[in-house]
Amino acid sequence: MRLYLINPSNPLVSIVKVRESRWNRYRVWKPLSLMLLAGMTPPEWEITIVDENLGAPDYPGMPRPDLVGITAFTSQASRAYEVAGYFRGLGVPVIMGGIHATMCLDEVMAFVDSVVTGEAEGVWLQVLEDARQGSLKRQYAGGLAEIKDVPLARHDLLPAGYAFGAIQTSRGCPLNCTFCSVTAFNGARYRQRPIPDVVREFQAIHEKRVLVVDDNLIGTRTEHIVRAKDLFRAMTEANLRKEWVGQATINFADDEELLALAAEAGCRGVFIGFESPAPEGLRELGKKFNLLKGRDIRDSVRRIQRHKIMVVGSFIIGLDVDQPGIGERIANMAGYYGLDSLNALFLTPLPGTRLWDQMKADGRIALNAYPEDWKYYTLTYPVARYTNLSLDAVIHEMTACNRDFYSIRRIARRLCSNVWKNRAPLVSLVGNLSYRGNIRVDCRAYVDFKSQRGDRFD
Ligand code: B12
Ligand code: SF4
Repeated sequence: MRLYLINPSNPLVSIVKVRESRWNRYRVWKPLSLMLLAGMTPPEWEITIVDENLGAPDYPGMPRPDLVGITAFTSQASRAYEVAGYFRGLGVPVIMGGIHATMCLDEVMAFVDSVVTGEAEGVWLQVLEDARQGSLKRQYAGGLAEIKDVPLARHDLLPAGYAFGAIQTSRGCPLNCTFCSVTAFNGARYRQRPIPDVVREFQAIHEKRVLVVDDNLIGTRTEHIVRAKDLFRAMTEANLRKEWVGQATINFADDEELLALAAEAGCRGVFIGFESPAPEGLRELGKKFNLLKGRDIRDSVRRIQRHKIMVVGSFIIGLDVDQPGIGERIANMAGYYGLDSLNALFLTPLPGTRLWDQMKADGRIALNAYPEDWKYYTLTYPVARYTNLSLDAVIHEMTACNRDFYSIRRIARRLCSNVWKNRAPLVSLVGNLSYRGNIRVDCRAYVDFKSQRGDRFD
């Protein structure tokens, strides 16, 4: 039995853009969901993982599969349906899973033979058995998996050439920010994989650098932090020799022992969602966590960086509280915090989030001709009407923010500081140049976008 597991490309974010800026090579990440499905698949299946981000596959030249599994974030949905249509045209059954299939079940059902909602660990073997017998059901409800049942992913199946390997050590987030799908999809309970499994899986990854995809690597409660420390100790003891980056909330900075253990275990960078420079913005987004204990964020960032861990911060533009000038304000705040990189994104209503419900009820979603419009749900295009910022204004704010934070002057200053503190200056430089290079690409993309979709914002 032959199984294709496919990660569809989005021409607005994938290899097309990699060609425009060579630094983007460092931004093509492995599709862990498919590697995990492969890890659960019995040996009688011959598996091929196709990551369309690596280049256009020659499907007609490939042997006919017995089953096709497609994953998709919302931004990949339109391409996912094209791929599904191609294989269904050949009479091959197609099953889709992942966040978009879960949040937009009715839509997805119209394009594929079968859908897995939620986490797939509990149902995947049944899916394969049903497919073998030619009796796939229309829907399988995976729900939340037993975290100890998460298998080791097949790190051997993708070709070399990715800058980073990928691993997951925990699932779920209790914080339920209004714009984020994680709590709705993976649940509010923070679930951690057994430490020996994580260490074994790290050992199976051949890349030197690894992305730990957890939404919050350390968790929020004391027992989560204790486990994170145990994990980092076990990683150090196993002498993994990996350098890795992960995502965490700002409480990462609150525990010196945690930071020291993370750094010793190979942590070189952390993505943190700061989201808004204004307390009222954080309240609007439900990100009250960042306001707790009267936190001094600049000091927190410094404490992390002292362990030679870089801090990449993300902010959102388009909040109800945002006024003209917000782009520059964010760039200044990110500079003041001392961030190594800044990732500014448009406020985007993703299906299944509280923000989606609110904006839909208010009739504020401008790009709603689905599935075609899903390709713009990359958070790098405005898709909604913003309270105080017109389409032109919100794009202007985004561009102003990036031009300011990634000006040569500011990059040079950050580089000097990184050299001075011996904190991975080369990595910081590559990251900053990659963002800077994309400003021009983005400006061109906005021109096309406005000519194709601008009238929807009137
Ligand atoms: C790593 C990651 C990335 C990587 C992607 C790597 C890759 N190629 O997969 C990068 C950094 C590139 C990325 C980019 C983006 N991401 Co992202 N990302 C994540 C993150 C943190 C982890 C994903 C992951 O690997 N999870 C681990 C795997 C094992 O879980 P999983 O994918 O859910 O798979 C399980 C099930 O869903 C199911 N399943 C999945 N696929 C399939 C397929 C079949 C056939 C079956 C049966 C089952 C199945 O089985 C798996 C095992 O249970 C998630 C958050 C999260 N918790 O998932 C956000 C997340 C997926 N990203 C999100 C977003 C918004 C984006 C961006 C649009 C914007 C951005 N800048 O972040 C871009 C879009 C990229 C694009 N190509 O269009 C949203 C998606 C929401 C949505 N409705 O689409 C998420 C949920 C975060 C959030 N805050 O809401 N992301
Ligand atoms: S944005 Fe981060 S903290 Fe907020 S719900 Fe999503 S994963 Fe949790």
